[in-house]
Amino acid sequence: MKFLHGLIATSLVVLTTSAVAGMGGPDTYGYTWIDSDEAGGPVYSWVEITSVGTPVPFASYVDDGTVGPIPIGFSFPFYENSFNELYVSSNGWLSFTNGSLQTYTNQPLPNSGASVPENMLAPWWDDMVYDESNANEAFYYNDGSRFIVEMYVRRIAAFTPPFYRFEVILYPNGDIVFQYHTLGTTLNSSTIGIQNATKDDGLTAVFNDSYAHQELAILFSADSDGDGVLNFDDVCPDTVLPDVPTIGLRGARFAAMSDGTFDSGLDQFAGMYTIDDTAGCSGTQIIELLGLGAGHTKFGISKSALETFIASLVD
Ligand SMILES: [Ca+2]
Ligand SMILES: [Ca+2]
Ligand SMILES: [Ca+2]
Ligand SMILES: [Ca+2]
Repeated sequence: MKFLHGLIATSLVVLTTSAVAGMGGPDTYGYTWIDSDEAGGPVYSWVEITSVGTPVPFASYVDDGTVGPIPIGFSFPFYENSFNELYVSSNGWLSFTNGSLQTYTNQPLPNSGASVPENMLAPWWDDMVYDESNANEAFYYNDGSRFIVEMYVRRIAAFTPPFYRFEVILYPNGDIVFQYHTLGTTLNSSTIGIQNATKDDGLTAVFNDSYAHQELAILFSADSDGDGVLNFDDVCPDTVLPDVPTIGLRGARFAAMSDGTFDSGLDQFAGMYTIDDTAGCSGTQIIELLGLGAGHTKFGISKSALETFIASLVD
């Protein structure tokens, strides 16, 4: 956490939840979710790993069972922590830490119930069954840029296809994508959501309601303002890019561009700093935070003010 957190902690991001349930949040930490039916949502793009993935080590028939740990292949940031491995339940959920619970009774999230796992991802939490006699399968794979778990399972006491083929994709920046390739006929009995380590923060995209459909993607992201800096590291919420100096960018002055780099009126300074260096703060926000004079707004934040701000950030 950077020192300025306390200063701006009161200006929380507030997004309106759509009447159409295709997006939601933020939760307390700052995760939001949005699906592929919404403008600005993720694009559904199924990643098939059945030919390249490693089998999730389920026995040939598992009604309520959890296996792991399975290596992610990188350090995945999730709420306040980071994880290198996870567990997979036959009941359509994953946990970064819990390999002992087997819970099939889906709940809305967050949920502090003793039977509900912490550090949970629930792509399709319901009473599912992994049954190889019904051609069920599950794989995991790190393709070098992301980690994927694919599951093909059936519901309890439902032996006739279509079954449920879905996947979880984890990105090193903390983004989580759930994708739905094939769904069975029961659509209103599952939970889709996430929850944190202390089971008091999380998101429910749907609980026991008809919502998901085939070829749907859902993105859970903790970069609520979309400036490329994860909330965990972002001192400034609600960043709007680009900065627009009201008169024009002068030499030895900076303005943040749409791609998160700071441009300058002098070529030799352009690209010298990025919004990562400013912990997710635009020039406009730094000017406001530091109470700088109007010249910065007119001509871009000065090089010395920008560098003073960066130097004041402590990890
Ligand atoms: Ca089950
Ligand atoms: Ca259920
Ligand atoms: Ca951000
Ligand atoms: Ca920001």
